[in-house]
Amino acid sequence: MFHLAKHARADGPTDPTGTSAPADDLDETLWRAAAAILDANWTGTYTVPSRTLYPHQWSWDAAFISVGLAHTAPDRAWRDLRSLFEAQWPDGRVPHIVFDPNVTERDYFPGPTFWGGGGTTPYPGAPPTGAQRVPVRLSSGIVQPPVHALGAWLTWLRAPGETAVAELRWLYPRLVAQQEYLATARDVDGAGLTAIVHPWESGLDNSPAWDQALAAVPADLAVLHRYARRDTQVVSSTHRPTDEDYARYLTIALSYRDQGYRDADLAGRHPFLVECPGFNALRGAAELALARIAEVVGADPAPHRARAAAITRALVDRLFDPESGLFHVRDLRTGLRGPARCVNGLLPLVLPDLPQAQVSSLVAAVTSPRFGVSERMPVPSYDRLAADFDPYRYWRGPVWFNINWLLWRGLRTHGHDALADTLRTALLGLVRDAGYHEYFHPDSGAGIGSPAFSWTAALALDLLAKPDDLD
Ligand code: 9WN
Repeated sequence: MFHLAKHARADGPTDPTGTSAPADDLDETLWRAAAAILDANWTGTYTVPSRTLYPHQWSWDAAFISVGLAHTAPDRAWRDLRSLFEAQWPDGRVPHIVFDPNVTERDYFPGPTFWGGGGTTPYPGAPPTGAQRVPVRLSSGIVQPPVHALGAWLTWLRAPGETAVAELRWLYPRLVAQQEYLATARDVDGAGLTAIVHPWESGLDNSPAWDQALAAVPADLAVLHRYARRDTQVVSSTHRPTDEDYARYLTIALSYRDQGYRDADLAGRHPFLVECPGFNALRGAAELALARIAEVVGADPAPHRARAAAITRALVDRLFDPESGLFHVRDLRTGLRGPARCVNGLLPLVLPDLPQAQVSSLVAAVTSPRFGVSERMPVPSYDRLAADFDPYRYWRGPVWFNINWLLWRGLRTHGHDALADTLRTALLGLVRDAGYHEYFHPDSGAGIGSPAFSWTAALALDLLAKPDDLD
C-alpha cells in the first residue's frame, strides 16, 4: 500500500521541495511534474483542464482531477468538487462547463453567451445576475459523464478524516440528485439507460460512435458562420472536428437551448438522442461509489446497489453486440446500434457485476489488434483496423489518459492484474517520454493538444501511487 500521508498536504500549492518521495528517482520526477501542473492550473477555487485551451471548469475533468489532488492536496480536491456542485441546476443536472466570469468570450467558444442565448441566467428560471448580483456562475446546459461520486469516494479513501466526512455529507444529496436527473429526465426510452442529447455529453466529443446518428442532422454551415469557432484558431484543424460536424454540434446545442433545456418529450423533437455505453457504465459505477459513500454518511446503500445492478443488466441487454464482442451506442431515433467500435464500448469493464461472458469479450478486445495494449502503448480511442482510424483527430484514434485509467481500474476489478500492470507501464511510459499532454499519438506516443493537461497529471499521480484499493 502506498503511504498517502507522506504526500497529502492540507491546502495550497504542492511544495516542490517537499519530502514526498515515491518509490524511485524517476517516479519522483514524474510525481513532482504532475503536482506542479495541478498547482499551475489551480484558480483558487477549482482547477482548469488547461490554461491555454480550456480556461473554465469542466465537469468530468473536475472528478478526475480530484483523484489526483487527493494525493497531493485533498482540501483542493474537495474545493474543486464543491465549486462544480455549487453550479448544479435545480433539476439535478451538473453542467458540463461552469464559466469563469473573468475569462472573456474570446478565450473559449461556445461560452456563456452561446449557452445562455444572450441571457444572463445560469439556468431557466434562475434569479437575474445583473446589477443585483447573485453569486451564481453561468454554465452550459448539457452534462458530462457522472464520475464525481467515484472521485469523491476515492478522495475520501486516499485522505480520510473529519473534513472528508463533512465534505461527503455535503456532496451526497447533490450526487444523488445528479443520478436521479440522469435516471429519470434522461431515460428517454424508459429502458433504464440515460440518453445523451449531444455528443459533447459523452466526453468523447468527436468519436466515430456518433457518426451514424449525426448523419441525420443537417450540416448547416450558415449556423457555423453565425459564430466564431475558436478551437481551430488554436489547434490544427486536422486534429479537430470538421466544419460539417461542428455545424451539427451547434445545431443540436441550439435546438436544446432554444427549447429551454427541457427534457420532457425529447423523443419527439430533439435531433440527437443516443445511449452511450461509456456514459451509462460510469453512471453504474457512480451508484456503487454512492453505496460506499452512503455507508459513511449514514444513508441506505441498498438502493444504490440495486440501481447499479439494473444499469448493468440494461447495458448488456441493449448495447452489447455479441458479433463485435463490444458495447455500442444506440440511436434512439432509429433504434439502431451504431456500427463503430469505439473505446466507450470497452468502458463497461468498470462494472464489477458485469457478467463473465462480457468481461472475457472486452478483455479479448483490449488485447486484440483493434485496441492492442502493450507495454509501449495504451488503448487508442478507436479501432486501429477501421478505415477511418485517424491518429491525430480528436477521439478518432489518439490515446486518452482518463479512459485508460478507467480501463486500468476495470481490469483490476475483474482480476486481470497482469494486463492492468502492462497498461499502467504503458501509461507512465507515455508521460515519461512526452509529458502530461491532453492526448497522445497512438503509434509514436508523441504528445498532442495541451502540454499541461490536468486530468493526465492527476491520474498519473494515482497510477504512480498505485493504491491497492479498488472499492
Ligand atoms: C468541449 C475539457 C474538455 C473535456 C472533453 C474533451 C474536450 C471540449 C472541447 O475538452 O471537450 O466540452 O472544447 O473540445 O473532449 O472530454 O472534458 O478538457
